[in-house]
Amino acid sequence: RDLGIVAVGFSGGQCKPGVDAAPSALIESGLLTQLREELGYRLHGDDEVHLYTDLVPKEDPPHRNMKNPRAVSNVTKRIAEQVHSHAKEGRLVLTLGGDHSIAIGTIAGSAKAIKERLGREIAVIWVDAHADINTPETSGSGNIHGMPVSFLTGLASEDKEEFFGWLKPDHLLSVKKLVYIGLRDVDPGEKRILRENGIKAFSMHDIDKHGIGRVMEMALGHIGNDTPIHLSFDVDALDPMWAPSTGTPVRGGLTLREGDFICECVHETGSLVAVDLVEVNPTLAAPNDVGAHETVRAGCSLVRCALGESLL
Ligand code: DIR
Ligand code: MN
Ligand code: MN
Ligand code: MN
Repeated sequence: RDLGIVAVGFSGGQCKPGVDAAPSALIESGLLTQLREELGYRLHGDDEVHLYTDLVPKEDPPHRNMKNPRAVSNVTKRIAEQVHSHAKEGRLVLTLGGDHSIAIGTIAGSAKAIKERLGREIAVIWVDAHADINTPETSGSGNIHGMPVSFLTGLASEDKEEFFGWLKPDHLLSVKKLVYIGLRDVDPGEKRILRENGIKAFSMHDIDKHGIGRVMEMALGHIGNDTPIHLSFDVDALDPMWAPSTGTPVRGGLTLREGDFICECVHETGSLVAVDLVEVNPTLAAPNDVGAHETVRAGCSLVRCALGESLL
């Protein structure tokens, strides 16, 4: 099977440097070689990690409370084009981030390609400690990595090209086709948005209550059979015990096996069209670099599971 690779060293959706170093760290630890040699994928594109420095303006003052709005808009627009060009060829697309703002690009790109190629709407499984559905107005931080879902669902929008105005109806996702797994740190404004829009969300409480097996049955049941699935996996969904090197760790998260299991279940559907792995930050490893190594290792494991490693 053909796999498009997009390696995105971009950190402008939040304030901590270092998440831009993740794609190189994941690749240096052997991820792409494993996908090629052990899982048998034919890889396309990108041995190079894109830093998109040419798309980051010198002056980028806040707009509607968003930090680095032009940079994030420019970079995600380019990512959408890259993902779209792979997906329109029928390739599965793997994007290695970068902070979670890049999902504005990856999901826009796959939504458009799948609409054009199959005439179908995609579903998104968003695995994260956070809901990332703040609008610029509800956000307390102004960090765009806390807002991608609001732009992708049209709950937030802008006409101006330089502030995500390039997002057109074909790029968008229906709130009915969105499912969250792993939530445990959701802002009050986000809770209201989830409630008012009837968005399906499985929190850590739901996982404790039903078990991850039942939660995956319910999550996939909500999406329905045979719907193309984009999996967007924020490594902070995992408990910091497994993935400490990330910008906003929250205790009480998924075990590595629960994370891998989610990815395996999505793979088993046969409907996976794209995977994002985001928010690995190998530079946040104090007091030693064991944490960084472990986080990179966990990230690689999640990706391999999503791509079928566990099949016997
Ligand atoms: C918070 C944190 N909800 C915000 N979001 C994070 O800044 O909007 N997302 N950390 O990954
Ligand atoms: Mn390239
Ligand atoms: Mn996230
Ligand atoms: Mn998160």
